[in-house]
Amino acid sequence: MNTMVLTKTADDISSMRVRGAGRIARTAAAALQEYGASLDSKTLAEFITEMEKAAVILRGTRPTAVSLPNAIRHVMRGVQKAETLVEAQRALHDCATEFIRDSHAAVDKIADITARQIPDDAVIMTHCNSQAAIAGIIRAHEQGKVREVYATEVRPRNQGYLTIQALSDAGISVSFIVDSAARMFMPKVDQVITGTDAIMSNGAVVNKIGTSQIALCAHEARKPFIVAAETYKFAPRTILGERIPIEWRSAEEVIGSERVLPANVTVKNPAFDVTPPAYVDLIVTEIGAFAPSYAPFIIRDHLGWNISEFQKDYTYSYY
Ligand code: RI2
Repeated sequence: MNTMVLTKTADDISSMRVRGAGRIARTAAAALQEYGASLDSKTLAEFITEMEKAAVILRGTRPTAVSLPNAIRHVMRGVQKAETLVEAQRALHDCATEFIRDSHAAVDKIADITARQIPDDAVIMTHCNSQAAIAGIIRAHEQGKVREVYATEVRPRNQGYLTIQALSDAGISVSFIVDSAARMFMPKVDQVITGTDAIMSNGAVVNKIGTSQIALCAHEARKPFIVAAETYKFAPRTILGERIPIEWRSAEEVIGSERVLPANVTVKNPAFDVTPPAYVDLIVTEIGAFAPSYAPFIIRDHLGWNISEFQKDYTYSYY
């Protein structure tokens, strides 16, 4: 039994050494696959019990990225339906392989569809470091359609440095700005394109803190706000009214470990915020581009969440 893969993966995700909703999901799927292959379970019940414990450990690492529980559910669904130990072991391996393969393919398809939304000679703003959003911008650049990208710094973890490196490596002209300068430069921008950590059934978008302010500025300036989102980022249980937990992270991320704050000063460090659907113009997925109002139909018709799904009881939380 290789519990090391579980503890290392859990630590990598919770510490953000592995970050980005898509990467988190693929990493968790691979860890479950590797852990399952290391188990020397003698019975099906024993195997399922160990795998569900592993799922709970990984699920608790980043509470907001819905891609994580959705990936775990995708990997585990075959295990729970298996009738023999060998069938469960094979289902785990195959479902994990399928999720990782389909996740990479989804980002590539989203790049194509996002690039189609980008006009010639476009100036784009993006926030945080989203593989899906950056893939679309780079795909449009390869088609000669991108003049410049405004990329934000993304306090406090500064994921913006990852974004400017990726865009620069692709040969794109980048203007690097602090988060609070977004409204000042919005008039120069044609579109805003971001990624997401979760999409609620009403089309609200959960993404890196600061996204909702940028969406508000885009709305004020009448600039399209586009979200690049693999369908495994839609949150089925928000149909039941469940809320997406917003992860709050440490004060040290904001002020460092040396600074001592004056008395009565508390650091508040939410890692995500929620952009209402009214400020989202388009959600680009691997199955097409939709208005936010279409979110419940993607959950029902593409992810297969009908009433009977919600009535099933799973031993680990998922959306
Ligand atoms: P992809 C990231 O969260 C950002 O919020 C980013 O927009 C989102 O995940 C989606 O990223 P964090 O892990 O899946 O940096 O598109 O906290 O790469």
